[in-house]
Amino acid sequence: MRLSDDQVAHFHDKGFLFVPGLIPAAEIATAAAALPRLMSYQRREVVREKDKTTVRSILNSHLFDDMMRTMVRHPRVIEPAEQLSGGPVYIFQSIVNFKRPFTGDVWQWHQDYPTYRADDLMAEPRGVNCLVFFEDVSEFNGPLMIVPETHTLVTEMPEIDTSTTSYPLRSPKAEDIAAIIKEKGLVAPKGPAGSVIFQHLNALHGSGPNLSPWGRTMLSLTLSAVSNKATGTRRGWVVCHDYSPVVVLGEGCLLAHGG
Ligand SMILES: O=C(O)CCC(=O)C(=O)O
Repeated sequence: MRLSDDQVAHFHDKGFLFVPGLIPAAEIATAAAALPRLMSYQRREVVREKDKTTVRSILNSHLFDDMMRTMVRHPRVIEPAEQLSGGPVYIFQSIVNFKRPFTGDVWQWHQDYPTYRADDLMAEPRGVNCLVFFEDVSEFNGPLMIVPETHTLVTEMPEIDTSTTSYPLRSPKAEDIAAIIKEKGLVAPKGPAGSVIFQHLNALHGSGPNLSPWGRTMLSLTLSAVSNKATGTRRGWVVCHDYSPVVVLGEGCLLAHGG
């Protein structure tokens, strides 16, 4: 599936592109039926919220779950990502972020690339983070917020914050990003399950808590151009070290996966 020239230009100008309803409803519903199974895994890849019970995230489940193995090769995700990255891509990391009803916690403001550069030795921010909505996203359930035009922003390397949430993250100090947010504003793409945000690896983003009774499960699939290797040594269950190009599956590929 190819993006239009206008869509590609929007990504390069703004640092993100939102495509509502990109994956057909029947397909994403089939995939979402597997979410209870994903949450039931008892593995080190499962990150829980600070309450130590609620599932917050699952790292790289495409390596051990059949539905996810298909999801990360979906043509409506990979082909646009290849177009935006200028060629074939490899899977650097996948994280399913559940943001469960009432208990889903925040993601502090951050850019992904400073971590990839410092901790993973990724040469350049040449890739795309694909955020696939498994559930409808509204203003109520903690939508992802993006600061437009921050994909070229270079901030001081933030320290790792291990206290705000259960997931350690390099997050710039609020005073360092206040001016840029006031200047550029914020967007919070909302839409039905199956919608996809293509986000530049350096775009500043974050999300609030989920105080609603509706889950907000979203896949964060980080793809990098194959020529842009990340040769660091973060453990294999946190980031992947297989630089082979993603083999794209056919249209409707998710329909084969029941819950
Ligand atoms: O799920 C979210 O709200 C944030 C995810 C995120 O920040 C990321 O994948 O880098």
